[in-house]
This record gives sequence, C-alpha cells and structure tokens, in this order.
Amino acid sequence: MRTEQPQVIYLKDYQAPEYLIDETHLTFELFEDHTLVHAQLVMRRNPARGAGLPPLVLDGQQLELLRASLDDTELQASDYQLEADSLTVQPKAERFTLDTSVKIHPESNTALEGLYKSGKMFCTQCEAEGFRKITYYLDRPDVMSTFTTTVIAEQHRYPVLLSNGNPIGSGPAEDGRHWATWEDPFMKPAYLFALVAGDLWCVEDNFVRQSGRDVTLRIYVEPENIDKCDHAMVSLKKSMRWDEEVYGREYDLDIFMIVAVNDFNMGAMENKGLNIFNSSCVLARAETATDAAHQRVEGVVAHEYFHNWSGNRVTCRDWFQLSLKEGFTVFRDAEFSADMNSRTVKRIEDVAYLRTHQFAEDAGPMAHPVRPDSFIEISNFYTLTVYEKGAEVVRMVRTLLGAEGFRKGSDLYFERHDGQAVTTDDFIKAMEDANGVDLTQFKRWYNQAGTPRLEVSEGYDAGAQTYSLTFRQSCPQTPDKAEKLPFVIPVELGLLDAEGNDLPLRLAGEAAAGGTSRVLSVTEAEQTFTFEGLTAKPLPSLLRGFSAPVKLSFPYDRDQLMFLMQHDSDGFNRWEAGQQLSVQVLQELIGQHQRGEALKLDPRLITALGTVLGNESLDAAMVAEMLSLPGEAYLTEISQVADVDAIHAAREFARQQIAEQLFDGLWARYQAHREVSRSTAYVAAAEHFARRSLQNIALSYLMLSGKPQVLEATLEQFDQCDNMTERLTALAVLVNSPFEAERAKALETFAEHFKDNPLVMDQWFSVQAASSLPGGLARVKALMQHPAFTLKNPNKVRALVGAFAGQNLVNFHAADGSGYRFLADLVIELNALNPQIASRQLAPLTRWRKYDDARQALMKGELERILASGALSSDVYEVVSKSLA
Ligand code: B3K
Ligand code: ZN
Repeated sequence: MRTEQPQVIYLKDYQAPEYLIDETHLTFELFEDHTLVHAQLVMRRNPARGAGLPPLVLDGQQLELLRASLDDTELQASDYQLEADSLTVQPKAERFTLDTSVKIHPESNTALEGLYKSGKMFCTQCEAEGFRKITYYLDRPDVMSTFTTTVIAEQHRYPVLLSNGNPIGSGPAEDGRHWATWEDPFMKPAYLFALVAGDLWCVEDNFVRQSGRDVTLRIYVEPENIDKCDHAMVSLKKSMRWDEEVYGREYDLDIFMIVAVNDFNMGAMENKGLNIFNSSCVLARAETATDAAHQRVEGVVAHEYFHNWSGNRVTCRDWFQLSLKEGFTVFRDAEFSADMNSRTVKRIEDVAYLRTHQFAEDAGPMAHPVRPDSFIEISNFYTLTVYEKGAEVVRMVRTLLGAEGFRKGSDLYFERHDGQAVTTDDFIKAMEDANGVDLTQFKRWYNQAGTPRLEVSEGYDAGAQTYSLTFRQSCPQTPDKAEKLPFVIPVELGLLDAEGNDLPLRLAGEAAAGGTSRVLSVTEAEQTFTFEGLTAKPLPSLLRGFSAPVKLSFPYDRDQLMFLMQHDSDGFNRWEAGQQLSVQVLQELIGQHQRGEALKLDPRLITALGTVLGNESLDAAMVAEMLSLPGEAYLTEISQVADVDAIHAAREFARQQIAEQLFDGLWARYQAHREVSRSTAYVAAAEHFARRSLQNIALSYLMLSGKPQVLEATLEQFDQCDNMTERLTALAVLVNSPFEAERAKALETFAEHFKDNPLVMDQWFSVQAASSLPGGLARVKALMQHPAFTLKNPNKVRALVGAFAGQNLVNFHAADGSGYRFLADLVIELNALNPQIASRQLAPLTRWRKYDDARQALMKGELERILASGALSSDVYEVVSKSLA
C-alpha cells in the first residue's frame, strides 16, 4: 500500500545503473509458513558511469532482512540503510560480492506478484517489478545477469522443483526434503526469473531445430489436467517452426517448459525457458474449451515463445520501452495465427477489438503514447495501447518497408542487439539502416497519444480523366499533449470500376500503373493524390486490411457500401463496408429511439445481410463475421454522448428484424452446419471453427424468433454435442431467452456436470453476468455467493465482474447508479487483496465522460469515494486520480 505521496517516474530522467550484476546465485528454502531466500550477487561498478564508488541502492519490498555480508564481511546494522523499498550499502571496491538472506511470506501473498502460492504450488511472477519482493536486487531490465537457482522443499508435497535454464543437479536433503539446481547461462534481467515447486505432472515431447539439435518440451500441470495439454503442445511446436521459417529464430536452451497455474494476474509470462501460464491459456480439449479458447491457447503459447527473441534475447532498457517487446511480439503472434487459421478473419477480430477498446483508451483519461513519457505504477501500462496499438505500429513499418525489407530490418535488430537491453529507437534504427530509409517522422507514432482522424474527400475530372483523393489528418488532444504533429499514415487502397473490378493505379507523373492495390504514405496535415487514366469515376476502397490505426471517414452512401460488401477484392474491406452500413443504420435507429419514434429499419441492411447469408462460396467464418452487428461497446465508443438504453434498444431491434426477415436462410444454414457438427468429431482447425461460428451466430439470431423448433434445436445441441463451443453457445442462447424453465435447467445441469472444472465454471459465470435481461446486478451478486466463486482468483473476478461491467452495458449503467456502486465497492475490496486486478476492473468507470450528465455525476461520485476510501495501492491511486483530473 502507498504510504507516502506517489512518485511519478519520467523517461527523461533515465540513467544507466551505477552498478552491474554479472552473476546471481539464489537459494530458496520453501516452508509452509515462510520462505528463506539467500542471494549471492557478483557485482561491479558500471564502467559507463565513470569512476568513484557511489552508494549501492538495491530494490526490496516486503522483505525481512536476516543478514548481509559484503565480500565475506558480515554487515552490522550501522553498515547499511534499510528503507521500506530499498537497502543501501557502501561498496569498498570496484568488484565485490554481496550476500543477503531474507524471509518472505509467499503463503499469504494475495497480490500474485513475486513468489506466491497458487493452490498447493509455489510459483512466481516478476514482471515488471516483482523480483524486489523476492530478494534485494537491482530490479530494472537493463541490469542483466546469469542466474543459478537452488530450490529446497519438502519432497512429498513438492516433488517437482523448477527454475530457468538447464537442470544441473538434484538430490535428497534432511527432514524429507530435497533440492534441485538450475543454471541459466543467458544474461537476463530479473523480471524473467521464475521458480515453480509443486506436485505436477507433465507431458513431454521434443522438437528438432533447423540446425538439427533436439529440444525437450514439457508442459507441467496439476494431475487432473494432464489430458488437456495436447493442443498447447502442438501449438508450441508450430510456433517454434514458424519462428525459424519466418524470422530465422531458433530456440537456444536444451529444454523449454510451460507450467499452468490457476491464480494468475494475466494470460502468461515469458520467463526464460520456464513460461508460467494462466491455466486458461494452456488447457484445452473439445469437451471443456471453446473454439475461441483453443485459438487463444495457440496465440498465447506462440506469443510467450516468440518473446524468447523479442523480449528475452533482446530486452527493454527501461519500462517506457515496454512496447519494444510487447508491440512487436503481438504483431508476431497475430501473423502466426493468421498463417495457422484464416488471415482475414484474424484481422477482422483484431481490428474490431482495437477499435472498440484501444480507441476508447486513447480517448480517455489514461491515454498515453505507445512509448509513455511517465508513469506512477508500471503495472498500469500493460495496456491496449502498448500491446495492440504497438503491434499496429510495427505492422505499419512492415507495410511501408514490404515483407522483405522488414525481414532485413528484424535480422539486423536481432543480430545487432542480441544480449542487450534497448529502446524503441534502436528497433526503428535497425529498420532504417537495413533499408536505407528515414523513419524520423514515423516515430511520432511512439510519442504522440490519441487516435488520428483521417478525413478523405474525392474529386473526379471527366475531361482530364483524373480522380483525386484528398486526405486531411488531425489528432485530438490527449492528457499528455494538446498539439499533435502529422503522422506518417500508410493508406493501402484500390479503385473499383462499375463492375466492381480493381482498376490499375497510376499516380500523376508515373509512366505506368503500379498495381491495383497500393500503399500511399500520407505525411502532411492535408495532402492530395491524383490518379490518371480513369475514364469514369471510380469507387475507392480505402485503408485496405486496416493499414493504419486511424478513424477514417469517407462520405459513402449506403448503396456504395452494399456494393463494396459484395465486390471489394480486399476481404477485410468487404467486412468493413458491412460494418459502416450497420453503423449508419443503427445510428438512425438510435435517433428514432431518442425522439420517441417507432423504430424503422432500413431494409437495405436486410438485403445486404441476406446476400451474404446466401453466398455459399464465401468462407463461413467470414459470413459469421459479416452477420455480427457492431457491438454496444463499439457503438458507445463512436458516440459523442453514449445513450446506453437507446444503443441497446436499437441494436436489439435490428437483431430481431434480421432474425425474423432472414429466418429461413438462417435456419437452413444452421441445420446444415449442425448436421455436419453432429456427424463429425471435434477438430480444432480453421474450417471447423468457421462452420461452428456460422452455426452459432445463426442460432443466436434464430432464438430471437421464439419459435418452438428453435428451442428444440437449442436443447438438442446443448445435450448432444461433443464440444464446449456448441454447448456454451446453446447455454448462452438459453440464458438470454425468455424460456425460464429451460434456462434454469440448463444452467443447473451444466454446473453439476462441470463443478470441478474451474475454467468451465468461469464460462458459466460469464454467460450469466453478460446477459442483458433485467436484474443483471442481482444475478451477479447472487453468483458471488456461489461456492465456486472467490475474489482471490483473478479468472473468477474477470468472469463475473469483468463480464458484467464490460459486456452487460444496460445493466452496469443502470440509471440509479447501482452498477457503479457495486463496482466501486469491489475495487475497494480488491485494492487490499490484489492491486493489479483492482486497477484493471476500474476501467469502465474511467470512461465517465462518454455518458449523460446524470451518469457522469454518479460515476465520478464513485471514483471520488474510492479515492477517499483509505490507503490506496499505487495501481488504483494512479487510475482514479488521473480519471478525475
Ligand atoms: N510480459 C507479460 C506481462 C507481464 C505483466 C506484468 N504486470 C506477458 C506478456 O505480454 O507476454
Ligand atoms: Zn508479451
């Protein structure tokens, strides 16, 4: 907890460390009521900081110092200064060895940072600044050391003892205890340290590297989960092969381990050679995990594995550079998933997520650049901006340089900086040097927050046969900066003729056309590009593949959008045209609702979706994506003032109309797909994901008709399917339906069947928390009393509280403020238990500026109540105070 005024840390104050640590030797003695940590640090003065021996200030929090010695001289209390978060000693020589012993309490660590217990096992989470809760250290990413780790624990309770690197010895110890020693020869910062001790089983496999050497692969889980590891193992091997083929990166140690733990603050952690995962991102099998969960496991396994190069071998100089590893690695995992599944569908999912959530963050009080300039609590900066927008920035580099140029740049980056802690500038410099280009202006993407707007207008000159597009860019004010300089915005585009064919693109001054889809670099505040040789006015297809994270506007009319939906050669833009059409239609309905008029849906939306539904040659996953209306959260994000009730009413009305008017088409496709699902065993692969996604979205529309044959089909699917994707969809459809008896029965059967599987119970909590039927808050409160629920498990908090506040907008934003009060109470309680989770759950309240005056006042009132509630963690304090500023 924060005891004094919180310190703001600035990037501009960065200084290299005064001392370096060459070797770190750790011994852990694990007991049930405490743990002893003995550390031997082989250190030296950092030559880059010049002569002299300034005091050595080591980071440390919540540690009980038992003893310390400097080069074998035992230190007395008068030889050091002990503060709440540091230990200061005075070195006597340029090179020295510091020994310390501390006592810590993992058994009562509910923050899940440092060393803690998840169920019966010990595990660690050190990124960003958790290592200082384990021992006194220079806990910063630019201090890199080799590590040798010995773990000693009771043999019976903790037969498996793991740490980073390669195992070099093990044996019995006194009193039924045993020990194991691990050695990691690669220099790494302390945030990549890991330790695990528990009664774990593992599945083992191996991978033959391109160079011919073998790597042992192990996934460790609690015994009951040993049958749920295959998908993660297959994903790991695919990732290893992909990184060799696409980036030329080979794995470096002899063994690679993944451990699944139930209590984990985020998805997973890339500790060197010993990745620790939230069990939700490892365990997957047909009966218990949905298609989305299977894809998430594949993506997260890849992401953490890819960090071995983008993060571990080349790491961050300081935490302001976090996107150096996270943005790049998200881009890498997205490309991997695109290669393993449907590229267009992956892009659609990622863009929809970015536009709904990152754009909202960029427009809110916590907006910050991809490389922030300051922070109070670094844990608050593991954000959509650093991760998702950071990945878009790397994607734009590739779009500008081309795939080959990008690969040359990444090769140079890895070669030049292997074993170093570097900055986003170093990344861009490698891209520049490998390609002989200047990306100075491009780097504004790293230091200006906010989502740029790009307004596009057109002009056609029939006499000259020229067509021009004028781009005007601007970027709204954000808390960090009012004035923004123009960005480099790569706009990939094409021009369509009246038949929907792509036209050859020749810019004024060019001798020949350069293809039918090309990338323009918009670099000025206002800029016009003129195309020649156009005998008729074309229709532009702009920002293909979402080539830049901007809000583009072009005055398309609805007929043009319908045309693009059918003809655009860019799959992403076909979907995008449908989204824009839906947004226009939904905004019209929202207006009608607000004026108290009867709602009237533009029939063109039905026609357009009917055409998509009837198109058997279109990938079923694309059909499913195109049938999905923009979500309520996205409609909120694009509103000036979001009218929660009108948004909900409009969207539900449109869904109802679609269900009624397209009933036959939906029913036919549902039945055809369900029939295949019924007769095919579950396979976790793209074409099967595609079939089930269309089947399931069709079912969710069909149920809106309330027809008995749909209820019957839903119950059949719920009872008879062999996989969680179909079962959970059927459950969700029932939960949102008016069929009370069937809903209650399904919920009960499901819970009874899966009560011992916490990850499945998370899904059970989520579908109920997200249901927009009246009485949402009461349901959530009742579910919090369920024996399977606990505030101490982050997955449970996310499943119930996160789903309610993030997905159940009508209930969370109830006009009486009850949803806000509930969330604030919860944040206050969680603040004491787990500050990182508390701070994350706050996000919906920070968006108060989006709502009407009455709701604004209620939301602000709750933020003020949190601020006044007593000793706040730096995590919660930073978010609340910035939201109120
Ligand atoms: N690097 C970790 C995130 C750690 C978050 C610490 N609060 C997971 C990842 O991005 O791979
Ligand atoms: Zn990451």
